[in-house]
Amino acid sequence: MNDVVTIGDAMITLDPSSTGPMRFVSSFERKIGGAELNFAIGCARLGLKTGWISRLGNDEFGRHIFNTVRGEGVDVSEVELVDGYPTSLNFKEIMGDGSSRTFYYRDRSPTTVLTKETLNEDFLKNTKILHITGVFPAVDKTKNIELIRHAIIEAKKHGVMVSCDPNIRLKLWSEDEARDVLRSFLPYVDILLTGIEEADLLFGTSDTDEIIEHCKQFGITHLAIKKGEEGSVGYVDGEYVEAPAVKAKKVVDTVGAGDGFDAGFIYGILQNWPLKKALHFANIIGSMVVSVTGDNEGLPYLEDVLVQLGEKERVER
Ligand code: KDG
Repeated sequence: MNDVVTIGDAMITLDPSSTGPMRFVSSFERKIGGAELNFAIGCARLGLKTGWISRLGNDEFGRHIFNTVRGEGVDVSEVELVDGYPTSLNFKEIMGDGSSRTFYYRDRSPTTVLTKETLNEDFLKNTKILHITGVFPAVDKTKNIELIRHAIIEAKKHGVMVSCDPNIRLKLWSEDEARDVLRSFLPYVDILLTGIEEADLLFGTSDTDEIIEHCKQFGITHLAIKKGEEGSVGYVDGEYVEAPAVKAKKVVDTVGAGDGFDAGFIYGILQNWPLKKALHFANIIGSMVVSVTGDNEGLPYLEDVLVQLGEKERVER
């Protein structure tokens, strides 16, 4: 049985070798990325039994992603390499302050061949948590939305908790599309892990009390709101907690920080930690991700976080 399973698209990420506008960048480093994939790697590094449902192109890039994810210890038994759909690409532009823009080449993502008929129901049922994000449904606004809707309904039927990070990518769909689709998922969601701007888009307010009220109406039992430099707040079982941000040593690349936060928070929930501890742990992971270039290279192993928490000593040399 897995602890957590996620369904998502992955891409070869081309990281610029210099900062500044992409039109002036002449070389890129080949890495990998994708919100759900980053989350899966983050969970696996923390020691959670993690499964990833996906499709990759039957090409060199697809093989590279598959082998890397398998090497991270993620269960890839529901990942297939398919003919006729090239593995997607994502070129990144990174500015001097660590902020970034992405340029997708993912119109014919191999994941568009995933259908509810190809979904292995046993894999879906045999997990404690199913994690979804707003990226995968936006990649194919008919098939993928239908697939996720089916998956979350099935998960709930079998007592699997559903967690959701809206991860709204306006390069993939409009605000209205994102709001309509994601709100239609919310009645099946138990754990909502959202950025404050995304909560505003979903609920029409950035007031924490009002967001909590909206979540209660949808039956969401666990809420974490990511507020960047202001840290995060959480609401679980009537308890409201604020957790200050953990300052990163140096911010070099902010992409993937939210996925790292999600992995940390889910880890905390699965350990039955108090909310404050889960939020702090998740904040630490977010801060570790932004200090390393790449969408998932900065995701820590459990031991790395324990060192940051002062719960474990590390002998440097
Ligand atoms: O959350 C980070 C991801 O979004 C990144 O790794 C790739 O832009 C990306 C996407 O759409 O998944």
